[in-house]
Amino acid sequence: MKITDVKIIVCSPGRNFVTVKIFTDEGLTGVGDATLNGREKAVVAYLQEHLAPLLIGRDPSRIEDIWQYFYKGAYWRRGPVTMAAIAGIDTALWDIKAKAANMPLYQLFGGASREKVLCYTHAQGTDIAEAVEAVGKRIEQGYKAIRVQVGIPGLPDVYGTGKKSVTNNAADDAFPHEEVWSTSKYMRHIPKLFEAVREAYGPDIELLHDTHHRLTPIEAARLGKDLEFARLFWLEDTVAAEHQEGFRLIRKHTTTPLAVGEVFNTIWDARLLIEEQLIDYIRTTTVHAGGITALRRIMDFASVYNVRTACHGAMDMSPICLGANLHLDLWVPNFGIQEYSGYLPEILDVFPSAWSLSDGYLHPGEATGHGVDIDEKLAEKYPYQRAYLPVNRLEDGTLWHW
Ligand code: GCO
Ligand code: MG
Repeated sequence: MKITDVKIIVCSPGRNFVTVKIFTDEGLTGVGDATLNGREKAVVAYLQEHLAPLLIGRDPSRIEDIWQYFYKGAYWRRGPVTMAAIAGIDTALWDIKAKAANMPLYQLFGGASREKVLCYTHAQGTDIAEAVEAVGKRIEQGYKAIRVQVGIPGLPDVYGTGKKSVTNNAADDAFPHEEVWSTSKYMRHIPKLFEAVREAYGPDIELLHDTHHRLTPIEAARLGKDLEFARLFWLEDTVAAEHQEGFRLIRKHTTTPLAVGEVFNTIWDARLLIEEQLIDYIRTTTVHAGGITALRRIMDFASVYNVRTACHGAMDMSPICLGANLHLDLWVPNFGIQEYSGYLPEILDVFPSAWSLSDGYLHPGEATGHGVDIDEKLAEKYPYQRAYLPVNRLEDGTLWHW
């Protein structure tokens, strides 16, 4: 089999997506997600100018060699743009390989280790009452695990807590939205949120919380301790994780489980965290960690150290990325949980998917390949729109982590 063409499809059915579609001389095609929220066009250029031309004429079954060729061959390794571009190609190639084998992708990894994939979804409110009500709705919908976020008194808006968070990259103007942050206001308020949620719904429902990299290690240690009563499933992205050693301090002080890694793009970003068991869940996902080939390696490495998997699955990971993740989730022995924030209906129309959700669990389905496609005609109706994630500033104007 030979690769005959590579298309890079950009569409915006409510938010921007970059999709790689690979064509072969035997008529089989495969698709992969290459979306990098807020920097989409950089990945498009990387793919179009540098990678796609080098694929023509290659044997699509040589996935490992193609991955190494683009990773090692470039000399310039790692980085979100490079790794999202490689991921788009790698995912499309695995799709082709599984279609050629006439099997759902998880069979190629070694088959299913479980019947279904536990997921967590999001509930948020501008205040505690609203957030508690939102959790109740998610429980009614059958979810077993829920990430809860809330607005903070004294801060006008906080990412992931209001209506904006449904399509959180849809900027109304040409500039990113600017939010205001105060760690002390936040730290005082969050324990009250989880007191209220536990009081309303009891101990059984799994609860998660995302701090979005905004704390220092000692602040994270304090928050972890303050939340121990709530027995969270995890506390996510407490600190900016470039300084991996910072987690040693957090770990010394709290038994609240820790999750990190949605912005990591290689195994190297998580090596120390995993080796020293400074985290409980690794959040790397197919599209941002270099595709299935690379994510599988991270998952296996994590299994040696009792770290469980928890692929990032917000709405800016296209349904193709979710589909690919779900095949890994169904197989991976050290599976933890899969994030699922749901999709706008128009996104699901553009990406017909074999995966399904039932009673708080996902399943990748039994279609051959990874089971997700793109309707190119429909995608054309939703042209790219420049959009940014917000930025975050302290009350005095200092630009802050988020
Ligand atoms: C999550 C994330 C998202 C990200 C978004 C960035 O845990 O789901 O933190 O909300 O911010 O995916 O593009
Ligand atoms: Mg997160």
